[in-house]
Amino acid sequence: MYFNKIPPAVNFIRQASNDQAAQRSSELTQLGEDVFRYRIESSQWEQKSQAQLNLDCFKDEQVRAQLSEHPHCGLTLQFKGHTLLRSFPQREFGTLGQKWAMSFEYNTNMRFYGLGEKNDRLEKTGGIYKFWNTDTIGDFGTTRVRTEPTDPMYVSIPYLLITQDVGCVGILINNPHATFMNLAAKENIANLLDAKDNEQQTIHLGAYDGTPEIYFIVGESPRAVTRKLQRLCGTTPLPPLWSLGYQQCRWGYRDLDDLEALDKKFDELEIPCDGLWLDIDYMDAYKVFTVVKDGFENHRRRIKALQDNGRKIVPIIDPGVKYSEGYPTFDSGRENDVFCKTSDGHIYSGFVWPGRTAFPDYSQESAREWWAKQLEQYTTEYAFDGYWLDMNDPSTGSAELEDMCFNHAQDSHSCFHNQYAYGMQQASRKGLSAAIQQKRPFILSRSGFISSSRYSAIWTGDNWSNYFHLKASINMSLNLSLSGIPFNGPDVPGFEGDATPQLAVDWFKAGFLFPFFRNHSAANTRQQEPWAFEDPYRQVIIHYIRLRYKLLPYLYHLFMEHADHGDPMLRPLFYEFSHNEPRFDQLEDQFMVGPAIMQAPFVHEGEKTRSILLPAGSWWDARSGRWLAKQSELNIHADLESTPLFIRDGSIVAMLPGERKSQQSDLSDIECHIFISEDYQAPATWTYRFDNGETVDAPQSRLTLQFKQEGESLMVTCQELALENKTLNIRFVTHGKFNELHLQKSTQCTKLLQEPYPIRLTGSTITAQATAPITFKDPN
Ligand code: NBV
Repeated sequence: MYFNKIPPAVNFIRQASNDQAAQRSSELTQLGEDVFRYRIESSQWEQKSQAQLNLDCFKDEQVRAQLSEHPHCGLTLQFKGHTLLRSFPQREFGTLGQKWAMSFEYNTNMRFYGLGEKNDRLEKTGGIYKFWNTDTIGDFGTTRVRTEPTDPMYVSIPYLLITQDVGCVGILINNPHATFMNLAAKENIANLLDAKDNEQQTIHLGAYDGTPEIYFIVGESPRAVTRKLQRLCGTTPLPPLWSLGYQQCRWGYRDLDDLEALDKKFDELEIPCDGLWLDIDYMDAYKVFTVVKDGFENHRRRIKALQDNGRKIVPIIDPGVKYSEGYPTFDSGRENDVFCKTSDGHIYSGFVWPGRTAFPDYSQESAREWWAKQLEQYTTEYAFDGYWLDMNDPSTGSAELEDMCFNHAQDSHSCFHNQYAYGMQQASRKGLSAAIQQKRPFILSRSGFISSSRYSAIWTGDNWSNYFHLKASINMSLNLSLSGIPFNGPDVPGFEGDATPQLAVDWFKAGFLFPFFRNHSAANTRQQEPWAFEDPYRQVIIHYIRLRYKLLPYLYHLFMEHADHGDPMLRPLFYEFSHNEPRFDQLEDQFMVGPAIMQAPFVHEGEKTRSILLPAGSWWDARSGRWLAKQSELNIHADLESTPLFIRDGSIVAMLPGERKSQQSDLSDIECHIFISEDYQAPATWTYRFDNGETVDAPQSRLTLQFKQEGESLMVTCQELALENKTLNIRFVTHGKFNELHLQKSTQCTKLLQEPYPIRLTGSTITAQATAPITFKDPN
């Protein structure tokens, strides 16, 4: 497989999608709500995608878009009287052997986003991309990975979001084979030399094999399209609260002694930390579902003690099973015939950590069942809390991938390659769920495919402790978020290489509110735990970890909202504000965390000042604790303690009380921070939902308040209260000009005394006005 090359449009021979002689027929289905499926059936191709798409979740009504097919298979997509997309003449649909491709006209008003996990720019015009799950260091080598974007990456989501003034469209290719996209790049060397060339730029996309099955998702805005994409592919189920906390990992933590030492240190320094992670050395000779003999004595008692102190234990799991007779997992796998085969029908061998290795064939239901059972038994024995799935691209060391076949050697490697991790995620989640029963499962995976986020969070793989990767991590996480993989995040502050204290601080500041927040580092790099950095850097890092915990109710709420509506937690500015405002198109160092918080971290080495674009409206500056004067741009000086963080006018943000020094978090005891400026007109409504953060189907409690300004006072009306036999303690904190806050509970009106309240939301301590805690109780 060539990586940086894709088949150019000119080599495809134009075909009619409906051709009786060639036994080809196209099918255009309107799924409802401006979502369409276009498929070309032919005996030439097989559809083997296992992605779970909800085809009947859309309603027939609310149709404003039209997708029509012309005789030569050309497609035209109309939306509210405008053409959003049109096939490129003579290149509507073509084949090249087993490959197929379609081309669409490009116009300069178009902007391109999505594409899942890509570590280059935020906006992709002019790029050529391939989707083929890849172990980047293994295939590109460390020199390239350290400093350059590499394509393809671990996760394949062949999904393109095109925004234009007149509307937006998402194009999803549901195909497990390698797929590709050319987004208005010139196909030849002119691209590099800028030579004159009459080759017109197009949007050219296709696959190396497999049935053409493409979804077109139309909407007014990136939000409208993303929500529908999530409905189609499935949202991320509400994860356990602990998985949103800080996670401490390192290649080198090998046994319970290591974890106990970490546990002690986090307590001693009063740093909240939910997850303690184990890398490959915890296994006996790297054999999956084993542990090192000398590292887990009295494991039941000791793991329970860690868990009683609020820690969760997450070991790494690789798919490769050591090829060794007498090793029960291998013997059982062979007996149950679950391993991938070569085309001759022998067990395929690769060479990874344990040496010669067999690979479970997750394309088969029976192999997934087998894997789930192994993982369930293992979990029952060791009481691990979650799993970290690595090397599932799959990575096979020196062995060629194409010799690894699926489905008892009946399916070629490429037939399932991009879904290998997906099958592993499904099976692992099933096994874990069976073992932990009512608790919510948490799985983290390196590779993935369309729909993966139903089963697993994604971390963005082996990055480097440098500013290139710090910047790339923002673009990657934003585009993953637009592509149906919202629960994601990078290794902070970089996996390979040695983080300088300044880089570590910059990365913690930029990444502390990412959906997934894990400190991980490679063997033979410097230690990277917060205390490995000297003061004052250490204190700053600790502060941002504590601040994440303070904001946990807000973050958790975003996950709840995502599960219901599909909005990702991390959003480019154009998601929240207009996608027609060109200044946000390529903004790579500012992003929104939910609707209320805007971050603009310093992500360039040595940067002393930076400018920040302010969307219209008033913004509360967390550094100064003041409302900014209305302006469209702002210049800010860097300092060690703080980071540019702004709250949008009209926002109500739930936080945990005080400074968070431990991971013990109670979502029924919160602060309600009210950010309403003098200019804010509309009454703000706020709904706070919470549950026990732990069990599947936990009952949700709910409170809805309305805030209305009356002169110098803020009137608070309780509109809804359903507390599922719980109480809710809230201390109201105002960040505006109000002198009084009145809580109106039906007829009764309480005037609340105010007390000054110190908070630190970035580096500096500021004083806000607060009420004493108020207890809400269900009237019944
Ligand atoms: O298990 C070791 C590493 C792991 O720490 C890392 O996070 C993975 O992405 N793993 C890759 C295998 C070796 C990488 C060189």
